[in-house]
Amino acid sequence: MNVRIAKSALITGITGQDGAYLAKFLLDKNYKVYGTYRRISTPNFWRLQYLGIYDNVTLIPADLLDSASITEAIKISAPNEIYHLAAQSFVGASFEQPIAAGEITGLGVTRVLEAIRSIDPKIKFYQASTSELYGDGHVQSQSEITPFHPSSPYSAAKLYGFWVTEIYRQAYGIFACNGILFNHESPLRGLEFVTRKISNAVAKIKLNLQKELILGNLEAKRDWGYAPEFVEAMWLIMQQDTPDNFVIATNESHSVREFVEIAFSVVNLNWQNYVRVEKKYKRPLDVNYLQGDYSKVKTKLGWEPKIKVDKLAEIMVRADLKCWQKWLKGERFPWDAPSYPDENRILSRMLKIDR
Ligand code: NDP
Ligand code: GDR
Repeated sequence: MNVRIAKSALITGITGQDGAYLAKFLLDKNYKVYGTYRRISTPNFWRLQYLGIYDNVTLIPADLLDSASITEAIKISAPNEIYHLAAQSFVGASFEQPIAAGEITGLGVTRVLEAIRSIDPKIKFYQASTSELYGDGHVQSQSEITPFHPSSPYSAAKLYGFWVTEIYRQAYGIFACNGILFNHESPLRGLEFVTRKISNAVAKIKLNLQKELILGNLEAKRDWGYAPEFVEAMWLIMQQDTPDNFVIATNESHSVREFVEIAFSVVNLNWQNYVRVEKKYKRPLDVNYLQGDYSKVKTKLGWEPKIKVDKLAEIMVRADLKCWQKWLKGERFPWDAPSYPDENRILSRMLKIDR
């Protein structure tokens, strides 16, 4: 009898957007899924609950600042594959906490790779690299051969992570890959990121729960894809015979202004009646234009995105609308928005800069 042994995976950052979708994807592929989480004062498993998989994953406490906890997580789970998704991922916050960005988002990668090297160098490793590495490169579209030019403490830390992944591949023969993912969004996106900030506000404005939406740089352009599709690409990258780097994108670029317009049109409202720009939401240094080129992953792995920006904005607005409608009826369910602090109540270095 031919018994197929299921693979196992360890996901760092399983409580985040990608971690939750990837966990679901791997469970559907019959993986044994382990995930690391941080011990914080209030449990943060709402995304796993939202997707109905909380009971199907094994959780291990680990912090990227603590090498011993990472080593322990790898020993306990003994995975075939590690998807290193944990990071302080909000670019704006990396201007407020630049040292933490380096420690967590940069050095954290080496802590995981060192643990792999010493425990079992045969474990495959995926690094969550990013289109932010390119910065404002002034090229029409960015591929695996486009030079990097990071523009934030976050992307400088990710640049380090990118290269240390390359170095461990070359020096120790570890199957270490970089997925260079362009922005990908979903109803599980954190509320501080612009697409979800917009979809949540549109839903609340439609239901008379909010009056206006205050944003920063409306002209910034991003290549926005759909997170559940992007996690499939992560898995495909890890199934190759040889480790490599791949750009994952949609090959389209749209401005924040366009996203706003589409999102408001989903509920038949004119965005100009509700949106205001305030300087305080602009970053000290921003990336103004990103558009990926996913030719390599299409040719080599057969991956292509199906959801583009119009559909993405519609999915997100409809999901937030549904949640707020349930909330108005008194239903309580795993969801982040009601407990998220109003940005006006946050005083930070970022939000005080007057430029
Ligand atoms: P999220 O911000 O949603 O999730 C980040 C995860 O990292 C959370 O589980 C968070 O835990 C965890 N984390 C943060 N700090 C630490 C720490 N010190 N120790 C352990 N865990 C920590 O990000 P996404 O899911 O959107 O992104 C996943 C990865 O992909 C990130 O590395 C991000 O930088 C990268 N990326 C994302 C893109 C995107 O568009 N989404 C594009 C390109 C790259 P907690 O829940 O406790 O905060
Ligand atoms: P990004 O995502 O920085 O691209 O990083 P974000 O959604 O935060 O910003 C996108 C663009 O929108 C502009 N913007 C605003 N952004 C936020 N957050 N809030 C606002 O009010 C606002 N107004 C305008 C920003 O200036 C920016 O130009 C995301 C993260 O997931 C990273 O971890 C990941 O690496 C990259 O995507 C690819």
